Amino acid sequence: HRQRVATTSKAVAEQSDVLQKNKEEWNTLGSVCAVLGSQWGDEGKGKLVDILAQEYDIVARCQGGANAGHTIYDDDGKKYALHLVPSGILNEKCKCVVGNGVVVHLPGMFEEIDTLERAGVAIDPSRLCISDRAHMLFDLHKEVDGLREAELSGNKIGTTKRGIGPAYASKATRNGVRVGDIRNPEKFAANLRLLAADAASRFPEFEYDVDAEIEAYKKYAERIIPFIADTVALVNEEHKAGKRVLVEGANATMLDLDFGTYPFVTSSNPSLGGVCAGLGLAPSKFETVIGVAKAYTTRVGAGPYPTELFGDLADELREKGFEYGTTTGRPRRIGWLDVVALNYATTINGFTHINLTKLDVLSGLKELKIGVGYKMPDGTVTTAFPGDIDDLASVEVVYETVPGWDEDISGVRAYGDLPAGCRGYVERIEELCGVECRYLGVGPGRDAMVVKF
Ligand code: 2SA
Ligand code: GDP
Ligand code: MG
Repeated sequence: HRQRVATTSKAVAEQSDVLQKNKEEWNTLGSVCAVLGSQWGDEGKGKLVDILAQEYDIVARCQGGANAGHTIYDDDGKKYALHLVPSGILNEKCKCVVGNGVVVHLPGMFEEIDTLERAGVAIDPSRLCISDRAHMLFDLHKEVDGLREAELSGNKIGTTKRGIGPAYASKATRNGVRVGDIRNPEKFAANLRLLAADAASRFPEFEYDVDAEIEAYKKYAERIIPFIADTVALVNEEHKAGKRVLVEGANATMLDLDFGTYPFVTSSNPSLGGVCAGLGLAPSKFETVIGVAKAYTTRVGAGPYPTELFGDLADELREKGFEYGTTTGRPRRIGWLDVVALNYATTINGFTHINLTKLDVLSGLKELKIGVGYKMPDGTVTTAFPGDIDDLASVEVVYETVPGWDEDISGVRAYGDLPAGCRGYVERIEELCGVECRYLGVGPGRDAMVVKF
C-alpha cells in the first residue's frame, strides 16, 4: 500500500504545473477555513488538512479527543496516524493548536508525540500549543467508558473506548479537571480524587489507583506545562496579525451530539458550532467551510445507517478502500452515498465547498447508487433527515442509479482527464447538494487530489 502511494507521488511530482496551480487555489480559501466531516467520520479530513496546511499558519483541533484517527501520507509515502495532534504537524511552518473543546489524554498525547519524533517530526512549544481550558481525559474515563458499554450489553454504542463520553460528562457535570489545573498540584490532586470518588460511587466494579495516577501526573506536568497556552488569545491575536487559521474537524456531523443519530453519536459537536465553541474564534471569521464526503459512505460503531451495503460489494469496497478504523482497527460498515444525510450536513454547517474523497475506490463498478430520498412506512417520501433513530431505522431508501466507470483514476490530476462516468457522478452530486465538489480525492497520497477549476 505504502509503495503504491510512494510510486504515485513520484510520478506526479513531475506535474509541477498542476501542483503549483493547486497551491494557488488553496490560497483562495480565505484566512479562516474549517475542514469538517459530513458523514460518519473517516471521510479523509486529515489528508485535506495536511495538504492545506502548506498554505496555512495555524492548524487547530476544536473538539473530540483521541477517538479521532486521521491517516496521512507524506511526499515519500510514509504513513502517519494522528489522533490528538493536529494534521498540520507535518508542515514545519505550521503551529498546531489543541483548542479548549478537545478532551486531552496526556499519556496518549505524549505517546503520539514520541512516535512522531521517532519518525523525524520535531515537536516543541513553538509547534504545538494546548489550551489551558481544555479538559483532561484520565484513564478513569476510559474505564468508565468500558463499564458503560458493558452495561448497555445488546445496545452498545460501539465507542472507541477512549473515554470520550465520560470525559465530556465530567465537563458538563462541572467536576472536570482542566489542562491548566496541572500547574496547581494541590488543586489538581483534590479534583482528581473527587472525580475518582464520583466514578466509584456509580460503578461498584470501578478500580482505579488514584494515588498512583496523581504521582504519574507530577511527571506529566513537567513535560506538558511548556506546551500550555491561552489558545483563545493566541489564535485571535495571530489571526488579527494576518495569520491564516485552518480548523481540523474530528468525527463528523452525523456523529454530532445534537445533530447526529443520537444516542449513536460521539459526545462533542463536530459541526461548525462546536468548532467556534471549541476554539474561541468568532463565527463571522470563517470564510470557508469545506465538507469532506466520501464518494460512498462508511460508519464504525452501532446505529442506523440507511444506505448500508452487505455482502460481496461491501467486502470489496472495504478491501479496496482499506476501510478499517485508524484508532481501533475495527472494520468499517460500508454504504452508498446518502445525499439526504449530506444535504442535512450541508445545511447545518453551511459548506462552501465539498471535498469528495476516495472516488478511485469506485472505479470498476458498472453502476453506482445515490440515496436521494427516504420512503417512510406510511409511503411518503422525504428528503428531510429524521431526528428520531426509530424513524431513521424504518426508512426505505429511494435510490437514483447512475453509470460508473472502468478506468483507474488514481493517476489523474486534471478534472478533464477523469472518465465521463466519474465526472457525471460528481456533477450529479453537485446538482443534488447545490455545493461545488471542488476537491476530488483519487488516492491516499498528498498529491492525489484533483482540483476542479
Ligand atoms: P466515541 O468513542 O464515544 O467517540 O464513540 C461514539 C461513536 O462515534 C464513533 N466514532 C468514530 N467513527 C469513525 N471514526 C472515528 N475515529 C476512528 C478512525 C475510529 C476507529 O478514524 O478510524 O479507529 O475505530 C470515530 N471516533 C468515534 C464511534 O464509532 C461511535 O459510533
Ligand atoms: P479522517 O478521520 O476523516 O481523517 O479519515 P481517516 O484517515 O480515518 O480515513 C480516511 C482513509 O482514507 C485514510 O486511510 C486515508 O489515507 C484514505 N484516503 C483519503 N482520501 C483518499 C482518497 O481519495 N482515495 C483513497 N484511496 N484513500 C483516501
Ligand atoms: Mg478517522
